[in-house]
Amino acid sequence: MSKEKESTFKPYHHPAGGWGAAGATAKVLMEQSVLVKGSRGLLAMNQPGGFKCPSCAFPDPDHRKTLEFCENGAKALAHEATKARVTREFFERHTVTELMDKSDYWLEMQGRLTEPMRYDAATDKYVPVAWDDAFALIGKHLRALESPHQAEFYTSGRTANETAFLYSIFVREFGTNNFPDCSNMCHEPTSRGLPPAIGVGKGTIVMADFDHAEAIFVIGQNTGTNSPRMMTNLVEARKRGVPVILINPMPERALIRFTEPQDILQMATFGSTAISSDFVHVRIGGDLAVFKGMMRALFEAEDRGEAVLDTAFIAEHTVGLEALRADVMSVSWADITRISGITEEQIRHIAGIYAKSNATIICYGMGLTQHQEGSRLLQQVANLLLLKGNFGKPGAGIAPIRGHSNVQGDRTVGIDEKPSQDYLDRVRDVFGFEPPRAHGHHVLEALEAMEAGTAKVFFGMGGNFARAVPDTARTYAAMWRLNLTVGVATKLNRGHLVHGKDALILPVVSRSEIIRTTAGEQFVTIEDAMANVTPSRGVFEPVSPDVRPETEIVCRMAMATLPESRTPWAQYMEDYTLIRDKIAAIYPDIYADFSEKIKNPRGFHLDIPPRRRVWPTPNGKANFLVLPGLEVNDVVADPAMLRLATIRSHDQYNTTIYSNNDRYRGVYNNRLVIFMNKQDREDRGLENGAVIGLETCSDDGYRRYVDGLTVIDYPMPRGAIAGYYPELNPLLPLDYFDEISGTPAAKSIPVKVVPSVASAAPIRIAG
Ligand SMILES: Nc1nc2c(c(=O)[nH]1)N[C@H]1C(S)=C(S)[C@@H](COP(=O)(O)OP(=O)(O)OC[C@H]3O[C@@H](n4cnc5c(=O)[nH]c(N)nc54)[C@H](O)[C@@H]3O)O[C@H]1N2
Ligand SMILES: Nc1nc2c(c(=O)[nH]1)N[C@H]1C(S)=C(S)[C@@H](COP(=O)(O)OP(=O)(O)OC[C@H]3O[C@@H](n4cnc5c(=O)[nH]c(N)nc54)[C@H](O)[C@@H]3O)O[C@H]1N2
Ligand SMILES: [Mo]
Repeated sequence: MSKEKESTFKPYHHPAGGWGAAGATAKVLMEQSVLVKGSRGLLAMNQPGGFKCPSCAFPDPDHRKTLEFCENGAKALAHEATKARVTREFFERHTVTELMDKSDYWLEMQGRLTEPMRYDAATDKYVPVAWDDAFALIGKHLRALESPHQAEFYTSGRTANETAFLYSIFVREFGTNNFPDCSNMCHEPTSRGLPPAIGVGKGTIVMADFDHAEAIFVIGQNTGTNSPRMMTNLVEARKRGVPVILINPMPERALIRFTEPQDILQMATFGSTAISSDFVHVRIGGDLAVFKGMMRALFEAEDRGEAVLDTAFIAEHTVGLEALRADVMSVSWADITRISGITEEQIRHIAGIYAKSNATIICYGMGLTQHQEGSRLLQQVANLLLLKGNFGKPGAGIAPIRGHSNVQGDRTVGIDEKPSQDYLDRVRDVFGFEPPRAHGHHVLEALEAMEAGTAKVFFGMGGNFARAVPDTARTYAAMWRLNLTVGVATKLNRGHLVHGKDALILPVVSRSEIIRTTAGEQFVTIEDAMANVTPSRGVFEPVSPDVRPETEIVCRMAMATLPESRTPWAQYMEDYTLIRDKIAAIYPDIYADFSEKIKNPRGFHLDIPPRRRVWPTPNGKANFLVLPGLEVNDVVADPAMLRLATIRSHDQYNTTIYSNNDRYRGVYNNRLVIFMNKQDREDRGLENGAVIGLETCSDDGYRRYVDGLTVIDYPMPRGAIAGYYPELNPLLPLDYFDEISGTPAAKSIPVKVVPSVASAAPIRIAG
């Protein structure tokens, strides 16, 4: 936290977006000293011939504007294009121990990494290393392992298709399926929960569906901050009179009222659009009860003789209706309202809107995935949609709003710790080596292996693993014992400081920069959250002559590790068309003629069978699946317990902190805040603005505690509190996760208020 600036809480009463967003865009470009360069970059962002925004995975519209970016995309670009540099002199000035004391914000603000560095234990500093020596060191460590399963190969979702594909091939040729992926902490419940229901683990809508929807639900997703370009779709829908139903424990500002920053008229007249027609102020983890209440209302209407279900669709395409009906009718309205915190009347009201709509889209984010039953909760979303045939018709479908810009693509091209045998056969046939058949590690299994000492090497293709994962103290301790840690990155982050005995930081060419090889300029491809594959070409000169394209790093690591390999790594490194041809060979169903199709600057759409009412499930049908009861998290008997959701502020990108402000929630110069219902605060004898500690309710022998947190009154449901990730990750236990997907339940941590022993600066509560 910046010491000079006073920490303040001042509720934001303006509509979100608008001049606030326009001002924030200009400010961040100036702060990073890139007003001219950044503005030039913004003109090329998400435009044909340009590069894909490095921020979120929301697709480009079908009808483009000359400017197609949002405030937070501009922040991501400004921080990538920044003038600030982390040089060898920087590392000479600071030991790693000193850097550990700096905040995540401070580390981010130091700027772009410029050359490869190697950890030197004698001085506790990172020192320059030649690229060849860096690869030789990786090769030496990997070849020295007793088993390839002692290495963990992490991917963060910014990695492009070409890189991710080659990386998945290299790791399998090396001999393991250990692919912990950021997706394991994110939309894995989508990838694992939806296939048994509808046959694909992806969303089923395309952009045009927003134009045909008759109702839109936005559940557990903070659109105005985390995928701001979707606000345009919501604004347009509202202008057409389409109901938008917000289900969230927080009244997220942008979803209540929004001014389009690119709508000149609205901006000039200070106009705005009311986004949500209905705000369902659900308890944390109360969504299952809301869904069951809605389904119950539908079944009851049907019993009264109203034709609300799509019975023809159900008969032709689905299995399991009767079991679902029995389950839904077995829960009482009393329990539904008690657990959701929502009145029967409001649930019946939104069920009525849903029943009337002939085409409904349900969008969701981390508020649904990050619970102990995240995967099965999503199956209930699918149930709700199936009851009215909301697949395979215009304006309808399920819309997981993905996070990282290529997190969906990475999965599609092979970053998968549980690959199918069929896929592995194709790898064998196309590449001529026998890939490992046993399942590998996801994030939590990788951490377990590190803690047990069986994992020895951690390779991070992007991201900030140490900071993004749960149980910070345990995680750091485990990672410090590794033999080698490697961070492939654009920016210095804490993950590079939580290092093994040997450690490397390998700096890369960023999304907005030009990739040049001996075969000329190369481009990469990205798959967005609606399965559109588009090319991405950087426009800036690379930040330094000593940064390398990520794809080159994979190829040279492969050559240094597998000298006998028959895979033509040296060729792939130069000509990315050769890589795309292999992607086409491994995935002929969706990627046939990839190199040809990608010549269209707008890219192409990957087939999603449920859009055609084809269900790639084992029985060839869409399946209603039952999740008994109303709870999605273990019930904790302790009456003092509060459910903590760890969320993002408006000024962060995951572990990257752009500033200590959260404009729409009214918080300035402080990230250590806890949003709490006034009554819950008073029950605990606390003042508004009191400094507290939080402790996790757990009985596994670990004490998990974060101190120096400031309580602020906020319209939260009773028993629900929220605070920022990653600062609160020490409270999230490693073994608190969704069994099906392995996703940590980061939105529902059971915690208790405990007295603070720290002396955090108090917050000023402004009127
Ligand atoms: N600017 C910016 N953009 C981003 C990111 C970023 O950090 N910054 N991160 C990217 C990534 S990787 C991802 S995955 C996405 C994340 O985007 P979101 O899914 O929006 O992520 P969060 O901010 O973690 O939380 C989402 C919402 O869940 C709500 N919530 C919490 N608990 C519950 C619950 O029990 N039920 C319901 N219904 N809601 C609940 C919270 O109040 C919050 O509004 O955004 C991506 N885009
Ligand atoms: N408690 C809690 N924990 C969570 C979450 C939560 O809501 N609550 N959310 C989870 C989610 S949804 C996610 S996706 C994960 C995120 O986990 P990660 O994806 O691991 O984390 P990021 O913060 O996105 O990674 C940021 C780093 O990526 C590097 N980077 C940026 N651009 C590039 C690039 O172009 N190439 C390369 N090689 N590196 C680059 C920079 O060095 C930067 O410091 O966190 C998860 N953890
Ligand atoms: Mo994510």
